[in-house]
Amino acid sequence: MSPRLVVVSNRLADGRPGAPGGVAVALGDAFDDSGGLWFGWSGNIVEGDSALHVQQVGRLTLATLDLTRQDHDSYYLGYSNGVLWPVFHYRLDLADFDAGFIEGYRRVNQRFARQLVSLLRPDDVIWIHDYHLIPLASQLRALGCQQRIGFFLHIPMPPQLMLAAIPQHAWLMESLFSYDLVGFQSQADLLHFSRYVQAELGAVAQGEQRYSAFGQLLQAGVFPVGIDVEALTALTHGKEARDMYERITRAYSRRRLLLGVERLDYSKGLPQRLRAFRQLLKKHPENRNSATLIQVASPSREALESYADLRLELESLCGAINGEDGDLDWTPVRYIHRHVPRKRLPGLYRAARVALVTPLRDGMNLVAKEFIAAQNPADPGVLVLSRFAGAAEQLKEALLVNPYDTEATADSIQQALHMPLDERQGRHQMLLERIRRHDVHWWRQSFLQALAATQPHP
Ligand code: ADQ
Repeated sequence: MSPRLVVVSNRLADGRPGAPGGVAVALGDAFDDSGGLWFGWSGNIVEGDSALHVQQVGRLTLATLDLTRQDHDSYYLGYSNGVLWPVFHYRLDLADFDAGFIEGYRRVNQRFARQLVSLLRPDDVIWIHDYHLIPLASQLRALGCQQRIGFFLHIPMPPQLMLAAIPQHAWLMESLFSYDLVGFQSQADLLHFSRYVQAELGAVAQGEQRYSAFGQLLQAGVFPVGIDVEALTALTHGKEARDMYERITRAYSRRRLLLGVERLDYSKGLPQRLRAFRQLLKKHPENRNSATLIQVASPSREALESYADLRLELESLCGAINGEDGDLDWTPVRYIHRHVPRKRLPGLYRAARVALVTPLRDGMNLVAKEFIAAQNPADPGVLVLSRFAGAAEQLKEALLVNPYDTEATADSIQQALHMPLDERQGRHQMLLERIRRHDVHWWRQSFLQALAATQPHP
């Protein structure tokens, strides 16, 4: 019998309203056909400590913990999303290095470790996800765990000197050596990691993506996360998505639709995108009264000031574009600050002529892949993709742009809007092949195979 898979992530996909991040979507998809244990935060904030909640969903056991307000504020908002998220997305200017947060981050990781240990079996394989839980393996090892433990970083790995700005960077990165395997989204991330551990931690490269330091041997690798293409295609043909498609194509029958979908996050390049769209209208006025940008941005981490500021900036930019460029019968930007139900989303993707996926930095970006999967191959839309998304290493047939270059991005949007059918079909076919070959099941299997091939932890 193969070992039981134990997945640990900050959040679990639990069907609750609100925006699930990409990690929950990817893991939910990866778990579909296999049992195991999924452990993480329940999403609840409580007064005082709470017990572990365990429930069975088919072959999958879900085990969740609540967080106290204090833990939530320091571990989740403070350190994970106020320090690690901005620095890992190259935004040192937005990082709040308040020393108090690190204690909460350590404490919650310790608490996760203590609770998890009581659920583990000796032959489990443990797969820990993302920046919230970097030190979890070192806490588990301290409690005597000898199981194989892998870690996957869903967000980018920043360059050495940027990472070194985090006061606790050495502690954080040293703790990665408690894992047997560390996986990244892209070659660029692996390169940054490799430089960092050698230059800052004195690690020694031991052949193919293997590093030794602190008496440990760590295997690293690149495993670009994929989507469940079959499941998304099925959703696209489902009733909710078809209804959405019909509603949108009817409402915008005289327009060419551009679409942006994400969490409202400064890494996603939303103001830059709106400026590029505005430049398109200025430089290529034939798109006036025709091109309409639907921008869906779901609420995210609103307790953080940087997110609240972004929301205001975006609302003001949309207002300015609609007020100055719009007409009585044409609203250039439809901005919706909401989450679109997952079953309807593919209908929206399919109705769009162009998707604008233009983050300033992104680990992978699943929206780019979902858009491709939802297209009609006979009349597909065009993907405009930031070269700074991890997905750009794979999705070469998209129109790759530098989102900081407003002028060039506007030109690429123009090219996308007016691309002939045969070119659209050719590009889409290649892109679809790529996301099929490296789908979420491939991602899971290749990571777990690489983890199984590592030497057992001493
Ligand atoms: P995220 O930054 O959350 O994920 P992304 O990869 O784009 O971003 O995934 C977002 C997911 O949430 C997609 O499945 C999308 O459909 C859904 N979603 C986003 N906004 C939505 C909205 N307004 N309405 C409905 N659904 C919405 C992190 C990293 C990424 C990495 C993933 C997975 O930041 O780089 O790709 O993890 O590894």
